[in-house]
Amino acid sequence: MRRLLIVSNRLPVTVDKKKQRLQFSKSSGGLATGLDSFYRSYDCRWIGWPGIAKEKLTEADNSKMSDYLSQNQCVPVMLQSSEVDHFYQGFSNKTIWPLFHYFPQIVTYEQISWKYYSNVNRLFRDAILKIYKTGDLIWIHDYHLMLLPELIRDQLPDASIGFFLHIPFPSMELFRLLPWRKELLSGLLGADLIGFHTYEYIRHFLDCTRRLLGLEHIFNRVIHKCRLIHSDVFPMGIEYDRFASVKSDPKIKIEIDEIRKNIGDRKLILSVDRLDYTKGIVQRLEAYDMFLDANPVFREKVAMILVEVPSRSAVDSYQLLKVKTDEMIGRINGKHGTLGWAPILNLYRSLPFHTLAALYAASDVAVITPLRDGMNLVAKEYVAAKHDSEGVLILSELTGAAREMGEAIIVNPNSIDDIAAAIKYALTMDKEEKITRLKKLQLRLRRYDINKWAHDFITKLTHMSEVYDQYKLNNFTDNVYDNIISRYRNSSERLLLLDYDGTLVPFQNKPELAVIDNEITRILLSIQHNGTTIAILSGRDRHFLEQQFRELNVTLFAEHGAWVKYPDSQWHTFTNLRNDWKDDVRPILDLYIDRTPGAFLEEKEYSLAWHYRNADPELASLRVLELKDALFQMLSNRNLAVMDGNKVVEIKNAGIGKGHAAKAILSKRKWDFILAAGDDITDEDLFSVLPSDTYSLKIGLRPSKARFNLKSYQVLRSLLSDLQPRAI
Ligand code: GDG
Repeated sequence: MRRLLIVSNRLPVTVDKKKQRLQFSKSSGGLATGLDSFYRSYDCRWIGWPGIAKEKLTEADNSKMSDYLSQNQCVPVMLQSSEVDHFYQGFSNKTIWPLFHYFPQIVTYEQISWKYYSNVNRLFRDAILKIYKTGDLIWIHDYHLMLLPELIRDQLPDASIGFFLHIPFPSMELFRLLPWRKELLSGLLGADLIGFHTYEYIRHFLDCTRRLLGLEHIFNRVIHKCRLIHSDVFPMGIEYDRFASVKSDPKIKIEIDEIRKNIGDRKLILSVDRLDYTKGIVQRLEAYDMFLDANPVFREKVAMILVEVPSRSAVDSYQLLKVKTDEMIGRINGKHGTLGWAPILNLYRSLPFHTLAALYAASDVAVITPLRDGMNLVAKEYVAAKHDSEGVLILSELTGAAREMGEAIIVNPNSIDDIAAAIKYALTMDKEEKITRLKKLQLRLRRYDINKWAHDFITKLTHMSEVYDQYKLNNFTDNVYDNIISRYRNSSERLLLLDYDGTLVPFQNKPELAVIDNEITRILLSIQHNGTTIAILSGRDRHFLEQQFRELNVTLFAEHGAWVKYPDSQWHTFTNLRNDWKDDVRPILDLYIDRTPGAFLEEKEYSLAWHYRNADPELASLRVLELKDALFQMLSNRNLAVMDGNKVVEIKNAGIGKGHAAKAILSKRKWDFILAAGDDITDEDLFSVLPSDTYSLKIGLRPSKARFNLKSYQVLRSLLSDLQPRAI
């Protein structure tokens, strides 16, 4: 079994120092507790911050802490208070957290916090690099460490890296507000597998990578820096059995009895959250107030226990929220309460597990109405704790949990009326309905518990590296590379068929900037001097190609083979080619240029090309469909073809293509070595006419008729360079 390195901001163990003595306790929170049993069952190391500032520890403390942590398979990343301030309270909790939860009005954008965020991510990288062994799986958690996958990838190109985001991924409209948006995306794309709680978050993420980085996605996969990155949904579960069996724990049973005794025969409504503005506590209290106003018969017949778990209290917006909820609780209790009854009992503290479990088991209704929540585990825990009793869950539609928990009463958390009506409905729901709803929910939660969630993620991550390995194995291995070179050296009639853009030179935003460079010219010259025939097959016009290859004496096929120029001869074309259609087609293309900012027209002698590389990808993909539709109708009875290229739609004479062009040169001689390379859809035409022993090379990791995929044009360059005659 491969070793697993779990990386999260906090370790599952918290270190504290009181009266000069170190104390160790279990960290609270879903991830730490949930993965507890999972990580003990694996050969695991957990890397994270132990919760105490570096400067508070003496040397003796450090050594004691290290011993304790290493016994618990934990590796500390030590942070100074200034780092905690800027990285954790600052960038993580004042920038990413509010933005990703759709609170742009309270987001701060501070360069200094960003610097700290980047630096702390580097500290995490260094800690990982220190213990990493080949074959380890690395699983990084959450928004504090979004740069980490790429930072590790830069140092360990072959590592298996997974990332899971526990909070929502916001829509492009929100995400684009971040000045560091590209860096964060690129950071995440260092991973092989990126997990989210829901499809909606994946959709937002892929939309952002597409619009901000120009990366297309197919089946939730993108290719970035020559690597395949997969995104998938893993809705986080809970320790189902632990919550389902709460009633059999005597300690919890006593607490349940105690709670019920204090509440009497009143119905108990439970609300549990970290005190966080995303959790919708203010709206929930307003709804409860409205419910009491509208339903006087329930006065003294219900009680709400409002658990507010202190959280991030050093951040201003959290302090303000505390003041606000205190004021509301006082007002509601003052307005509706009687001498013997307070409508709200407020607990502002973190509760031990058995008290929380007892509250779940004892309450009749749970109201969980966040304004946004990545998942929300409390909702799941409540349902599990109702294993053998009744209860009703009211759940916000803006939580990830709502996607899987349709049998709850689903409400819009911004609608006070909705929540108030749901409270009434829940309190009056008949037993049968309650049980039917609960059973369905429980079945699902039991099946997909936290262990299954973690195993699924790890299995997929392991599988990803296998998929990637296969890619490399079936394709361009070192062996193939060496074979090409040795066969080349042992042949005498050698032919190279090479595409230009994306194959010999990289793409540029403007086609005229993609000019040939000295390095490739020198390599091709030396190959040519060695007696090898070189043909360039490009969609470019003949003047451009002639200019680029003026120092070489190669065969040039321009406009996908509409024109050909053999060495030492003139350009010629097929006599039946026509271009009198261009005046009819040009206005349509112009119309679509006006309607698609960034698109532009390239006019060649026998074709017209509509480029959309610089247009908004979403809009462009829509326009491409519309444009092709319009063109097909117009060109139906002309001898013209519409061809898809790399971010370009081209209209040309039918029958012209790189395959047709290649045949002309293939038949000229009996070649004993042929190598063909291209990156584009138009090169597929070429690959399909080649003899089977040709080394056909597709640049990029896309499906192709070529025999081998090369990661990038640079790999081809180094191969061509190695084909040069060796210096004696
Ligand atoms: C983030 C995302 C996502 C709470 N109070 C006490 C206590 N808890 C435990 C609960 C639960 C966990 O903490 C809270 O998890 P949530 O999911 O409800 O919310 P966040 O803390 O905001 O978590 C969230 C989650 O990550 C996982 O991906 O679902 O959307 O925001 O397990 O039981 N535990 C104890 N005492 C408390 O007072 N013992």
